[in-house]
Amino acid sequence: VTCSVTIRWIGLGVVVREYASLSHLHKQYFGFPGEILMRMLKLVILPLIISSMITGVAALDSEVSGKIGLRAVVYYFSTTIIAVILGIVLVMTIKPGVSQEAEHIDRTGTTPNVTTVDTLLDLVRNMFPENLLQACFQQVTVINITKDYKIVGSYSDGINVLGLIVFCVAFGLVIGKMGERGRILLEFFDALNEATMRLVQIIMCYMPVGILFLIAAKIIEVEDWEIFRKMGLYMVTVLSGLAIHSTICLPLIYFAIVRKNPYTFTLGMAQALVTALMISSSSATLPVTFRCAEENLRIDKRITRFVLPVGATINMDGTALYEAVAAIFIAQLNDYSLDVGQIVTISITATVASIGAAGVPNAGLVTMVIVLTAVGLPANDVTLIVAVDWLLDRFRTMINVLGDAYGAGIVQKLSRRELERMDITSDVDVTNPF
Ligand code: DAS
Repeated sequence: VTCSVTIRWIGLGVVVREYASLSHLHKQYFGFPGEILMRMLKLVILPLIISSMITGVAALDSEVSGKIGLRAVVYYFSTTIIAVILGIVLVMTIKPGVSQEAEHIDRTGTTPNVTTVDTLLDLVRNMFPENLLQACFQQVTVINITKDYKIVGSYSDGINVLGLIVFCVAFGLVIGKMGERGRILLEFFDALNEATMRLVQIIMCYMPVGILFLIAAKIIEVEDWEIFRKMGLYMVTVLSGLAIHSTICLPLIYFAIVRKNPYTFTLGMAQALVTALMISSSSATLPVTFRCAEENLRIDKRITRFVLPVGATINMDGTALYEAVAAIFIAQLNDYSLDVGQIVTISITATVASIGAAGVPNAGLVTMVIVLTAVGLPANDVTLIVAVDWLLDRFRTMINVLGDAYGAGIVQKLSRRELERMDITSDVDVTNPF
């Protein structure tokens, strides 16, 4: 099915290319419908970050008063950061977006071949260059928000994303503790989040049309077909990152804490993973995730009721890894050398963008624009990754669901005492939420 769909897309693209060349349509006119899609996605960045970050942080704040919630949040952030670092190491090693001649120059030593280890050591040494702190704590107001901001060594003509994120996290924490008045504010941001997600759904209805024209415009521009080699390498980079994270990183963390066979755990989630692969939506897979976790793996319902729904919303290891890889791939395509601060920015914004992504198809593609804007990369190059997003989305959704399930197993293990205390003190009839 995958091959036939891919062949159909390429065939369609070639037909469109022939039509364009025959009809002498100017490239930019061809790209126009695609450009509309990109601009619509950029339009929702601001409300998406503000509403998802503020409601997410404020809600977590009220939810994590219990130790169970806090353990879940620590697990979410740790595994997401591990996924992002894994993605960055892989994309800096495989270098899918670097042209072969550039690779050749690196090998002949005429240009300093910065190895991955050098980059990572640099990362640690320059963790907080002054302009990263400046970008994070620079004044963010609606008026200035569209001005040029110096973001970590590069100029973006867009939003000071890092500054906005820092503001939203602080603001969310504050209103989470404001009692009744904070609740009123939170309702406003919840409504803003709902309205924004409905807008995103409308944009996604237009997405197939925009994608077709974006790809067609890209195919028309293609001089050398090397781009397909790069695309293939990009897919290999994302898929290998997802495979390593799901078969090594997550199982290792699970075994280290729970001391049980992690692969038996994964087998118990098989039905949910296949469902996620088929429908590309963590939220829509939730009923199956609940059933696998509670019936196959016997995880306590008091754990699954919090960890799984919140995890499906904000714990997206696959999406975070994908967004970090895609951003650096686009930088490589444009021979854009990212400095250490920008790589740190990509790590932070990829993590935040995965939190802001909803558990619906192509959500990671929508929030990808946040990462690209943060480091001033041309968002139009999203075109290339759009063409294969329908396939990569399935696999990253599968890893998102697996990460949530592992989280439930780990939090249950760490919360044994709280659960035993609840059993003694309460006769709560824990019924399945579905
Ligand atoms: N499809 C999203 C999900 O349901 C993931 C993504 O778009 O990155 O988890």
